[in-house]
Amino acid sequence: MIKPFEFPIYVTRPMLPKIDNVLSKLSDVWDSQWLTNGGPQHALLERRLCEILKTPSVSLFNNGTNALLVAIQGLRLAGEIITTPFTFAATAHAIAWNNIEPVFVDIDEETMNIAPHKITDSITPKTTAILAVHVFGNPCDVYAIDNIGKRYGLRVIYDAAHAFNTEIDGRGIGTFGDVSMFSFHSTKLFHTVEGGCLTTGDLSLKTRFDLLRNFGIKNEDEVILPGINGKMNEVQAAIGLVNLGLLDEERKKRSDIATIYKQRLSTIEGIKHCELPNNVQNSLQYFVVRINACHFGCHRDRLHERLHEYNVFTRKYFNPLCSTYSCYCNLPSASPDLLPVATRIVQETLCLPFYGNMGTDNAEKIMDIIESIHHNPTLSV
Ligand code: T4K
Repeated sequence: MIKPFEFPIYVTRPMLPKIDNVLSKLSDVWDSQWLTNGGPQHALLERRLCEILKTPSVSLFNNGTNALLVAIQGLRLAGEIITTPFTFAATAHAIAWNNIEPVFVDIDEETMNIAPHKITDSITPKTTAILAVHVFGNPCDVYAIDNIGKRYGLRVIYDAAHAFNTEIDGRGIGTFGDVSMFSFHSTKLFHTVEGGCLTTGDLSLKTRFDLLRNFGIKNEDEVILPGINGKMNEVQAAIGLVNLGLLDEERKKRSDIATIYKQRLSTIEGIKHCELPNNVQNSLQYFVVRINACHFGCHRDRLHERLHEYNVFTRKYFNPLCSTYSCYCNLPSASPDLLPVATRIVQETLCLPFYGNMGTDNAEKIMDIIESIHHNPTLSV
C-alpha cells in the first residue's frame, strides 16, 4: 500500500533563487531609484534574452497576455484570426479583446498543435492572421504555417508561452513567423514573477510594440499610438536576471525527472507521453501524458481524482477547449463536429508534476502510484 505524500505535490513550483541573491540584486534597483519605465535591469534583461532565445529583438512586457494583445494591435489586424481551441484562455481572449473573431481550427493528433492542412479551408476574405500555439512547448509545424502565411498574405503570430528554450535545428523558436510571445509567469520554466515578451525579426515592428506597451508615448511632446501600460518593472526584470543563473540547473533536474517518467511509462499500458523529433530541443516546460481509458483501465478524470487522494495535484490542461467557453461556443467554427481531434484529445491529456525541486525520488513514487492505479483503478487510498 503506497502512502500519500505528506505535502502537496503540485503540477509545478516556481524556480526560486536564494533570497540573499534577490536582495542583493534589488539593492542595485534601490540604489538606482529607477523602478519602472525602462531602467537598466530592463535593458539588460532584454539583451540577455536576445542571446538565450537566439532572436534579433526582445520587447519585455508585464505579462504574456498584454504582450499578445499588443502583438495583435501592433500588426493592425482586423476581421478574423485563425487559432487553435486547445490552449489557455489568454490566446482566444487576446483576439477577442482586439475586436476580432477567433476562428477555431482542429489540431494535429500527434503534436496537439493547430493542423496546418486544416488551416486553408478556414481562410476567408476577412482572415488577417494565424495565431498558432506551441502547446506544452512542442513546436508547431512552423515551416508549413509560415508558408501558408506567405501564400495567403496572412500575418503569423506564435503563442510561445510554453516554449522558452524550444529550438528547431538549433534555431530559436521565436524567430519563426512575424512575431512570437513568451510568458514569464511564475508557473513557467523561466519567470519574472509575472511577465512576458515579444520577439520579432522586423525591427520596425519592435519599435511599434515598444511604443504600444508605453501608452504610445514617443517623447515628452508626442503620443502617436493608442497604447496601454504593458511595461515590465525593474523588480520583475531584476528577479528575471537572477533566475537566468538557475536555468541550466533547473533544466538538468527536469531532464532527469523526464527520463524517469519516460522509462516508467514505457511499461504501463494505455498512457503515453509526447515524443519530439530529434531536431527539436525540448522546452521542458510541461510533462504531459495522454490516457487511453480502455487500455489504461480508467478515464483521465479518474486518474486525476485518484492522484489527489495521494496529495498529487496534476492538471487537465487545456480542458475545457476555448471553443466551448460560453463567450465563443456560438461561433460557427466552434462546432465540435469541426474539431473532432481536439474534442477527443482534451479528454485524454494530463500534466504530471514537473519541476526541478520535486526530485527524482518523488518522480519514482508518482510512477509507483500511477502503476498501482492502472492495476486497481476502482480502489481508493
Ligand atoms: N498563452 C498560453 C498558451 C498560456 O498558457 C498562457 C498562460 C498565456 C498565453 C498567458 O500568459 P500570462 O499572461 O499568464 O503570462 C497558469 C498561469 O497563470 C498561466 O500563466 C499559464 N498560461 C497557465 C497554463 O497556467 P493556472 O490558473 O493553471 O495557475 P495556478 O495558479 O492554478 O497554478 C498552477 C500550479 O502552480 C498551482 O497549483 C501551484 C503552482 N504555483 C502557482 C503559482 C501562481 C506555485 O507553486 N506558486 C505560484 O506562485 O494558470
